[in-house]
Amino acid sequence: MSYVDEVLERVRTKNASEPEFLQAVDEVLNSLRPVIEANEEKFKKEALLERLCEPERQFKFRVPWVDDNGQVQVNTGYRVQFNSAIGPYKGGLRLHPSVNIGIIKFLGFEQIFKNSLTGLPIGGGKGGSDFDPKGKSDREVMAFCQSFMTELCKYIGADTDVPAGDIGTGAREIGYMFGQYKRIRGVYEGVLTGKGLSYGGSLARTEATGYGLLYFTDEMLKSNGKSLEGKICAVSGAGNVAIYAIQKAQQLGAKPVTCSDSTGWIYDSEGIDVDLLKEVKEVKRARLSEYAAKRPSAEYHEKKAGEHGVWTVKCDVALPCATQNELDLDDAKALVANGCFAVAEGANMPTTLEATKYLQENGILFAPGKASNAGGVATSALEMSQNSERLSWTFEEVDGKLKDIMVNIFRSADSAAKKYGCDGDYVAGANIAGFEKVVDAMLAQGVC
Ligand code: NDP
Ligand code: 2IT
Repeated sequence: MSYVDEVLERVRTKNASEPEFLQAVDEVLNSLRPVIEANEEKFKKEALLERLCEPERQFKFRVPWVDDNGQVQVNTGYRVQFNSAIGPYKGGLRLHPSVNIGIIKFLGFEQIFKNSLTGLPIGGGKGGSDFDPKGKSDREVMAFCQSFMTELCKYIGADTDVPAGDIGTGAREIGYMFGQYKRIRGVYEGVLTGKGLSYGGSLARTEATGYGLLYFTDEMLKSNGKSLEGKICAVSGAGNVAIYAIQKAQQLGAKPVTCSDSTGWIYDSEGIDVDLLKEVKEVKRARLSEYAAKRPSAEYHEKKAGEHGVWTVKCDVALPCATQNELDLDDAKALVANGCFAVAEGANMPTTLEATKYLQENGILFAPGKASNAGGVATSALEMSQNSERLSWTFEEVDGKLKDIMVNIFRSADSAAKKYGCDGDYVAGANIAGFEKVVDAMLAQGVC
C-alpha cells in the first residue's frame, strides 16, 4: 500500500466521526500524490503526513452566559491550533449551531495550506462555538463573547495565535472579544484581526475575501482567454464574503443575479442591488424576503429540502459563498447543463468531492477555496503588519497588495499544476504549492 493510502486509512479510523475533516484530508492527500510519491521514503520516515493531519493542540471549553430572561445558557467553545511551521496560528472563529470539533478541524486543516499560499508568515488554526448569534440581542451576544474570550484569552496572543471572523463572527463580535481580551490580559495588541478602524483594524479587511475571490477569478479567466465582462454570475450566501464578491463582480463588468441565506434565495433579473442587500443583511440583520419586498425585479424563493436553489439559474460563473457542501453533484450537473464555464469558491469547501470531480471532468475552470478565498486571511496578515508597526495604510495600498497576492496565488497554483503534469487542475496546484512551503519548514525544524 502506498504511504498516502496508509495515512488516509489511519486518519479515517482515528477520526471516523468527523466527516468534514475526512473530506478535507481526502482531497488534499489525494491531490498531493505526485509530490509524495517522489519523496515517499523520506516523508514516511519523518511521519510527515501523520504530523500534518494531527493538530499541534486543541482546546474545548465551556462557555456559560446569561440570556435576557436571566436564564443561564451553556455553549461549547473550540480552538484548534493545527500547524505553526511557518508562523503563528491564524484563522477565524465560527459561531453557528452546526459547529463541532470535526468542522473546526476541517477548517483548521484547510487554513494551513491557504495561509501558506498567501506567501505571508502565518500558520493554520480555527475556532468557534455552537452559539447561534441569530435572533440574540446585542447584550446577549456581548455576554457570550465575553465569556468565550475569558477562556480563549489563555491560549492566544499577537505572536502565538491570532483569531478573526468567519460565519456568524463579524465586526460586532470581534469588538466585544477584543475588549474582553484587553481587560483580562492588560495588553493592547493585535490579537484579533477584522477589528474596527478606530481600534487597529485595517481598511479593506471587510471587503477582502469577496474582492480577493474576484481578483483570483479574473486572473483565472484571463489566463484561459476569457473575461468577466458581461458575464452572468450565480452567487450563494448573503454574508461578508457574498456581499463583497457581488460588489467586485459588478465593478469588473459582470452581472450577479442571485444570493441566498439560510431561509431562502433571490433571483434578481436586473442584477443584485448591493446597497439594498447591505441594508437588509449588515444593518437590519434581516431575512432576504425583505430584499425582495423592496425590489420589484427580484423573486424570493423559500428554501426547500431537495431543491437546488441558486444553482438552477442559468449563469456563466458560479460563486458559492455560504458554507461547506452547499454545491453537490446534482447542482454541478445543472450548472454544466446551463452552460456555466467557471466555478470559484468563496466559502470553505462548498463543493462536494463528487461535484468537484464532475465539474473538472466537464472542462469547467474550478478555483478551490483555499486559493480563491485566501484574500481575507491575507489581509488579516496585512492588518497584523500594520499593528506591529503601529501605522495604518490607505485603502488603495491594502487593496493593491491584496490584488497582487491573489494574482500570485493563481500563478503559484497554475505553475505547480503544470510542474506536476496536471495543467489546469487548480485544486492539485493549490494544494501542492501550499504544501511545499509548509513541508520545507517542518523538515527544517526537526521532529516537533
Ligand atoms: P457570514 O456569517 O457573514 O455569512 C454567511 C452566509 O451564508 C449567510 O448569508 C448565511 O445565511 C449563509 N449560510 C451560513 N450557513 C448556512 C447554511 N448552513 N445553509 C445556508 N446558508 C447558510 O459568513 P462569511 O460570509 O464570513 O462566510 C461565508 C463562507 O466563507 C464560510 O464558508 C467561511 O468559512 C468562508 N470564508 C470567510 C472568510 C471571511 O473573511 N469572512 C474568509 C474565507 C472564507 P444567514 O444570513 O441566514 O445567516
Ligand atoms: O476562512 C478564512 O480564511 C477566514 N475565515 C479568515 C481568517 C482570518 O484569519 O482572517
